[in-house]
Amino acid sequence: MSTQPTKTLCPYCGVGCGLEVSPPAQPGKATHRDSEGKPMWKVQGDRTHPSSQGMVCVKGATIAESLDKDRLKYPMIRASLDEPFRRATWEEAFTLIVDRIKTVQSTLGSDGICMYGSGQFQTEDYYIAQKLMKGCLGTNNFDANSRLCMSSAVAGYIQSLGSDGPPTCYDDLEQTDCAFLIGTNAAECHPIAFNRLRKYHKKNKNVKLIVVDPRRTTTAEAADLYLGIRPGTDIDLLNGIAYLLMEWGHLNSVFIDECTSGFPQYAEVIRHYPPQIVAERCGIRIDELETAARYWSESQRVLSLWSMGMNQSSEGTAKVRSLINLHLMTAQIGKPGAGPFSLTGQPNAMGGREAGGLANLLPGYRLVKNPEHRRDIEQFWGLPEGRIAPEVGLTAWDMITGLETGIVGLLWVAATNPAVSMPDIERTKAALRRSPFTVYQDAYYPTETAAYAHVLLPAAQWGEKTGAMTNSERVVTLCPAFREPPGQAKPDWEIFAEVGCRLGFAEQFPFENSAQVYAEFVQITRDRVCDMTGLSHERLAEQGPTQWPYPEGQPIAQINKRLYTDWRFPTPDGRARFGAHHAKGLAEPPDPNYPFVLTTGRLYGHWHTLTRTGRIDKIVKMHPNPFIEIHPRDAKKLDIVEGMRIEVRSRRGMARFPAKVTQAIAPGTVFVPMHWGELWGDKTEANALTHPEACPSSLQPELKACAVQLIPLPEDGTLSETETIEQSDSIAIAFAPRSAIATRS
Ligand SMILES: Nc1nc2c(c(=O)[nH]1)N[C@H]1C(S)=C(S)[C@@H](COP(=O)(O)OP(=O)(O)OC[C@H]3O[C@@H](n4cnc5c(=O)[nH]c(N)nc54)[C@H](O)[C@@H]3O)O[C@H]1N2
Ligand SMILES: Nc1nc2c(c(=O)[nH]1)N[C@H]1C(S)=C(S)[C@@H](COP(=O)(O)OP(=O)(O)OC[C@H]3O[C@@H](n4cnc5c(=O)[nH]c(N)nc54)[C@H](O)[C@@H]3O)O[C@H]1N2
Ligand code: SF4
Ligand SMILES: [Mo]
Repeated sequence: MSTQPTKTLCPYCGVGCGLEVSPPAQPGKATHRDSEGKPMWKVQGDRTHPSSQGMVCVKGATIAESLDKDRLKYPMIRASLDEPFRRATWEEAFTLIVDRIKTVQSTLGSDGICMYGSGQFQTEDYYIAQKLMKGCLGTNNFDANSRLCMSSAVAGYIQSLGSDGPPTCYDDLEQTDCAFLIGTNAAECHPIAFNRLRKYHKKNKNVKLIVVDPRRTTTAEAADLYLGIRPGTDIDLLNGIAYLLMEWGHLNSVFIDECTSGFPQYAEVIRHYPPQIVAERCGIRIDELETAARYWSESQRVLSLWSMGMNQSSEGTAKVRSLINLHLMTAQIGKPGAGPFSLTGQPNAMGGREAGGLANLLPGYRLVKNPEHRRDIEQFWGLPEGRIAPEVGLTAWDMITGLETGIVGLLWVAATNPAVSMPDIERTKAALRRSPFTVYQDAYYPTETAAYAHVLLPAAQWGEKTGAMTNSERVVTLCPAFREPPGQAKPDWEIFAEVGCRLGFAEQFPFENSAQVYAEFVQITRDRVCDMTGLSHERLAEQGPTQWPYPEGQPIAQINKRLYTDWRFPTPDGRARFGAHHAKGLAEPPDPNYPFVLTTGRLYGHWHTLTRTGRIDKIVKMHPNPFIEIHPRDAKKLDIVEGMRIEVRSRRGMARFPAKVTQAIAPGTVFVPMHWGELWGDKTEANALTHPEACPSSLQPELKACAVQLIPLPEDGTLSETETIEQSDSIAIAFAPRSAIATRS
């Protein structure tokens, strides 16, 4: 399609690096080819992109190699999951879906219909999905994989600061005196943002870098102070730092008095976190804790960065709020080099939040529970008052349990692979098998979730549709189509809009292209924290990536890169709120039978469920297989040596991995990567082991910790059930029960 280089955004992580993509053949140049010799698009960093300044990591650099492999090209249909798919026309697929929606509406009501989407949608896809589900159908049952990812950050920001939205920007990485990284392996998962920090840190010897993670990750290697805390003890640590700041008098009382509320209740909580108790619970030394607090107290500007080690927790929102508390007590917010900064996982999870893409949200950073917000949106969409349901819709995990109980009659999954990425995967799969009707809209085939679909819809992916994406620092980049979608694949928003029209809502979906969709969407952000009424596809094409807030008429030179620089917050009284939270610990702590804590996460080269990176030679060579990390001390106790196959069991399931014996993991904790689903390995699913217990506030599941036992396998085969051993015989529990350590008031 395009014969010129196209400036766009990397479709992987939330760093949001700018890419320049050139066609395989260009006049006067040799044709660019992949490892098999096939012509391939050429990708390089875009030097003009403000967020990445020309840098890319291995994922961005190799993206083109996945574009033509194993693509889903045509709609496919089958009457039941036991039958093979047959190719169908779009007409047939649309007719079937619309009929089923009407049937479910007449039997279960609109709330029997669910859509599960993704931070890999473009903003236009997200927006049209909200209009269809929450507006036209009147059900809030739209949730996204961001429920498993950013929802604790969203809830934390809203509760503490009055609105969602990271208040910081990447320039802060190069202006801070102290970077506090907690629950984030940014070196592997947000490599280009981390590179900016690492370079600056190397050059400026007085700048401090603290990393808090039960694994000594590549990120931790760069730290001045590494705190290898026990999984789930973040709130203890954060409150312990607060205790010391209080004791040393390092508070900003003017800021606390004039710009915040709730400090007395918070002060009452933190007095229960003296250093000896905290150090013991976290499994660190008192002097390490004191050093962390000292770095906080001595630095003019403290920037904290976090991701899944905080969010994916049964107290995720409380963790986020406890971190924000430290910023509030020291006034480390709304100024260069300071503030709480959630590193967003997916390329457009931020755009999804702007468009209201979670079961509790409405477009423009609005809330389902707020009657005024519902009215705003109903009016804007030209729908009768009361159409938007007042209750929060089903979240990702509610959809799974809804299939179990029969309240879900139709599940529509798009741009996510829940048969790998959901917790408790055997239970998830059993629920998916019971689904009366599942539509699965993806770019690739096969993926694990396709096995549970009645209808497959081929989606145009990155580079094949034009739309906007917002990265972690609120920079919006236009991602233009530069090639034709394969076969009959269509952009997600077009599919949703077509179904809407066929259901009788043609008036709500008059769009001829995605620029028109975006033009409507930005209007709904007027006067909100995420005001981007000044943006349009044309404007983004002209002036390049642009950060919000960007109200209409905003001169680009006067963009304020940070939120809350006037220390006024979007709460009713204009004050930020302290959250007073005691640590609760893990939902499933280890016990004599399941004495290890399993944590899960990512590797530098791979992306999630391998649909793209599993098909890229260079990356497969980099990370050929999954493994389990175990500390030498634990390995010794269980007679485990490097490379030995280990069966890992939790209360829910089992998986097998070769052992990687390493000091990089805390004793008592083991780690497996999340990437390998059923199609890519035999019994290598991390989520066979995990549980769905979630944070009561954000409803984000605790994918970062569950209790497991480890059984070294005989070389020739597998264990029989009877060989299960009483783990308590062979290994002491590394975690003392909480009550043994201290009593709570
Ligand atoms: N290479 C690569 N990069 C990616 C992705 C990918 O698939 N591959 N995915 C993107 C997405 S969607 C996301 S959400 C991000 C995730 O980015 P990260 O959150 O950085 O990645 P994870 O490996 O999931 O987890 C981060 C760390 O949390 C630690 N952790 C576990 N439990 C605890 C705890 O109780 N407390 C603390 N403090 N830490 C804990 C783990 O040891 C791990 O090192 O990455 C994005 N970038
Ligand atoms: N144990 C464990 N589990 C986890 C996590 C963990 O740390 N540990 N992390 C959780 C987190 S943070 C996340 S974000 C999830 C990620 O989990 P998933 O969302 O399930 O992972 P992906 O492999 O990114 O799936 C995206 C799918 O969208 C398809 N796709 C790509 N572009 C498009 C498009 O434009 N349109 C459509 N329709 N499809 C497209 C891809 O082919 C792929 O199948 O996993 C969660 N699960
Ligand atoms: S850091 Fe993230 S956005 Fe940048 S190139 Fe790598 S995967 Fe893409
Ligand atoms: Mo994520």
